[in-house]
Amino acid sequence: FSNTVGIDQDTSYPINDNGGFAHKFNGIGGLSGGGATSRLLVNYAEPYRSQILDFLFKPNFAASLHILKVEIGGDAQSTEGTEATHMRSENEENYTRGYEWWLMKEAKARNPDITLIGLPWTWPSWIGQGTVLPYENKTLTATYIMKWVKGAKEHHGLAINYVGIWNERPYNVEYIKTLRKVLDENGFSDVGIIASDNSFIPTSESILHDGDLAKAVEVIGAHYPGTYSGTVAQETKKPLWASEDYSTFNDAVGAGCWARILNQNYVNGNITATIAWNLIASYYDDLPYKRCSLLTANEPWSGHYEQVGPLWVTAHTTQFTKPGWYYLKTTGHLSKGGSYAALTDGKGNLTIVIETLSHDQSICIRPPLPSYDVADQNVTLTLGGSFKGVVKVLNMWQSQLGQASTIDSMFVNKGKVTVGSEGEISLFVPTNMLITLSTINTAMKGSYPMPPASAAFPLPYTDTFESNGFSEAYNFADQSGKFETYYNASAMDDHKWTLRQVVTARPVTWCDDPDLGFTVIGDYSWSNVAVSVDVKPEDTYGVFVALRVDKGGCDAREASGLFLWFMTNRSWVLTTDIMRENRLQRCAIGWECWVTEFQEQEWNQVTLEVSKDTNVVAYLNGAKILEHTIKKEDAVPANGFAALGTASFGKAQYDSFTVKPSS
Ligand code: 147
Repeated sequence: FSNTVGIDQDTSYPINDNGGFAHKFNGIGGLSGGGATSRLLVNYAEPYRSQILDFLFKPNFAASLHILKVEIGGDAQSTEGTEATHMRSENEENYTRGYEWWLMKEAKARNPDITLIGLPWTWPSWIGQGTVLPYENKTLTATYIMKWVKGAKEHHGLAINYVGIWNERPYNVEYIKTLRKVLDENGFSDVGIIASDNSFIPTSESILHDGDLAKAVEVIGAHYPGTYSGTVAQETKKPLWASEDYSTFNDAVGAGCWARILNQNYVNGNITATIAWNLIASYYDDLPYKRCSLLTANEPWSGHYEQVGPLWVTAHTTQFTKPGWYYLKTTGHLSKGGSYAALTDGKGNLTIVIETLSHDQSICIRPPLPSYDVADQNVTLTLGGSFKGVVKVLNMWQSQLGQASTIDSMFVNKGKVTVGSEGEISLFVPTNMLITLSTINTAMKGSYPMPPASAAFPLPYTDTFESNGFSEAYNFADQSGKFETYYNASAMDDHKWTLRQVVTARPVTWCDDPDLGFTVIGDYSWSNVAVSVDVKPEDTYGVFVALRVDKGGCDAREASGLFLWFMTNRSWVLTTDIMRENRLQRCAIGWECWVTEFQEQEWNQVTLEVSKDTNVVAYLNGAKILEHTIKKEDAVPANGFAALGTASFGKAQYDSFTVKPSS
């Protein structure tokens, strides 16, 4: 504690509980979903998978999150991919799909007090009742959400704390009231409603003008509020949450963004909970919003994962507080820039978090950050009220953020600070510093031995789709529709376990999903590879195999690559786009090019290979069906993912998938 400067203070700041507390603190969290952000995490081998989960959820270890928010899947695209619904029709329920149940159980096992939240981005087709909105039949939709809550309880022993409305899409006041009623009628009156996961206005106005709505909504959740909530939201007296925030690449600036907003969301906006999009970068780097996460773990094949700054920034608040603590009224800005927040459990514990993040080292993805200045400064805190004379020492933890930051320079225990006889604590606080002072003695900078080194996606790669304990196959990242491992009980051949696209009608979407099934896998740098797969269309218009696929996420409709399609009318076509508009070659039954038949309802073996950068060749059931030399004007991407898909919504199966370097 050598940085103390006893004289020449810049300013002093009172820290006390005189006149009571301010707002209840509701916690810091991470968001799995919105969507498919945790996709690759489940594939990690032990001990790495458990280590990663410890870094996120284990109390007194690292991020030690207070809140886990997950997507309620709707079988449609929600940013990094699609997540499975629990009801594919009004009469179908399944609580074993996807990985969010598993993730919530892993989080609960580590922290039984963690707050659980569910929010839909997309909805299965039947929820739309012929429309593109979920509000046509409000009881139907509310029952669908209630069943997710009930399924969590009955099938997984998970008590969901909150559900939301529809991510960043219009809310419907009658629907919110119906949801409240349906939850209450089914024994879930303790499940709170967060509305409306978009902006504070107009949700807050609706609540102020409608007493029944005010009763139905427990929390107002807004996204990317830029640390301000406004007077209308505060007039509602509701807890105000940044129910989605951050979304910034997890380098030093991302860590700075997270440090600044965690403090200033409260200091400027009286926002009492902040949830990071997203929890963990377990999606391929070449999908949108690369590594906007609290931890990076997107190489299950190697076991490699990376601690990042935002993980340790989180610890500065989470390890020294709990939901249910209170913010003191004495929080604010430092005279030379930065902010301080102070919290208490009301039982004598005190936590003070100070940040001095500079503008350029704390820019978030959104909203724009107005310019401001920060300088090195001396800070004197003066403990008063019930803390005076009682709190005599505080533990000090510090993170050097900004350009000079390293993982080693973060969350460093600086020992104990002695409080002066007048309650004073004096510190020199340089720019881009994050400091916690707390009576809490349990904090730890948790660690594990270095994980394995980073490695490229392994080749050759094969999957015959035997169950891996989850509904989805290893490493496939669905971008439209839903691909699940499937057991053909009656199959007499070696196609008992297969991969099956199961979405049969266009969902109520959040993005502009293409009207077909589409899943990507592998290494975006692949140029010269061969993919082979057995395919069997069921009630779909056709199937495709693709290489060099350049896009996923909400841009999936714009994906280019080399797409080889087999239609159930026994035509095939090679296109450079997923919309099947740019055709390189095609053939139909009876044409001269036609050499072998594609068997609908039966298994067909397809191979598509690119070699020497431009040579394309394809085989159907062992017979060569096409050769093509890629020309510049074909505008085929130079590299990209491998992919499988269907030509329309509808079922199709795949088996014996192999990718290898081309010969
Ligand atoms: C959010 C979504 O809710 C997340 O699923 C994820 O897509 C995240 C990525 O940053 O973004 O949606 C937003 C998209 C755009 C804006 C705000 C939120 N925007 O442009 O203000």
